[in-house]
Amino acid sequence: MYGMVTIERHIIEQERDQPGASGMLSELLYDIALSCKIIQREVTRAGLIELLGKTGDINIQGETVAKLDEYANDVLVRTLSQGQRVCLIGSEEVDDMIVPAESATVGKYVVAFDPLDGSSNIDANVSIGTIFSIFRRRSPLGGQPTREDLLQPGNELVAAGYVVYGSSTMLVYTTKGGTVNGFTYDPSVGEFLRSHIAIRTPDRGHIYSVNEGNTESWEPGVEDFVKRLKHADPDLGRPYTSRYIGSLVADFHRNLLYGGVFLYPRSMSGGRKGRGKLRLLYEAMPLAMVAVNAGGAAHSGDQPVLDIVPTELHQRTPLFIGSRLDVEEVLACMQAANGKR
Ligand code: AFP
Repeated sequence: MYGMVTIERHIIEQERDQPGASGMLSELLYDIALSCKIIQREVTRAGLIELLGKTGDINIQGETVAKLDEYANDVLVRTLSQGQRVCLIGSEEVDDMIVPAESATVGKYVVAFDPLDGSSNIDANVSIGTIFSIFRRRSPLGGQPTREDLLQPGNELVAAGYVVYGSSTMLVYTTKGGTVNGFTYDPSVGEFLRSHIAIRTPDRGHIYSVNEGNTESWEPGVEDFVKRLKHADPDLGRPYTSRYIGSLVADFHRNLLYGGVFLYPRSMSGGRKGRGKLRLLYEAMPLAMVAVNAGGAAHSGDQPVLDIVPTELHQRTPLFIGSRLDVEEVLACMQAANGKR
């Protein structure tokens, strides 16, 4: 049974603990929560109001845009633009950065988001989500924002989180140096109510999540790691269980609560040769902040995800994220394989 702490009250309580806070970040978080309430309403009605299917457009990632993606993107851009708190927006659905005319000179924050992650699952009613990153503006107030405001490393994030639209809708977020808290949407009162306080992820999990169809193109060491997980070892709780939805936010959320590791390695062949698939600013970085603040880890194979300084808006990265000891083990396997080459 949940206490009756709404997300709004939780945000205000957190703000009280920050002497000197202007309240703008709290208002911004609340704007994001409001946008996600609107998005979740459409997600649950999508089949009835003909929001399923494709718009026919192709987005910056070369993927066909689903109608709900476009809708979710519009809701977030509109809400954040009207709020006067954000000087710059980056969206996975939009080629270039968005400068909200209303608040470009006065907004103290920068937001990047994937409005609807896992969109290829929409038409089958599989869980999908919204993921967001919040940075403080770097350029001086009063002027126009710059690309550098958006191209900041994860260590500079002031807050990040996600909403999963699943059997229930849940918002999870964390702030710099803070705990990770979860709020379940109660449709009868129209509020996100605090349901998970100070989430900690187990040091070692028992689930692995990876698209095994790509095994032949994985970078060296990843297959060795997955083989280890399948090998019976009662002391380590092995064999692990395999779970892969194909919606990062849903796979990540389950592993965060139960313990486990999500892998999306660099591809060694095909069109993505030498690159990962997931987007740094909209997917990997915000989830890395949540994972780390919950006691887990997130790595690209080369460096901790939160240390990567983005050079492009739609930059992709390999991602190994989840329970700390599992992430450490996959990195050790990759290192050993590279040493052998
Ligand atoms: P879509 O938004 O196009 O469905 O992509 C989802 C995603 O970015 C991420 O949510 C999944 O974890 C990942 O791609 C799945 O990728 P594969 O289909 O290659 O396994």
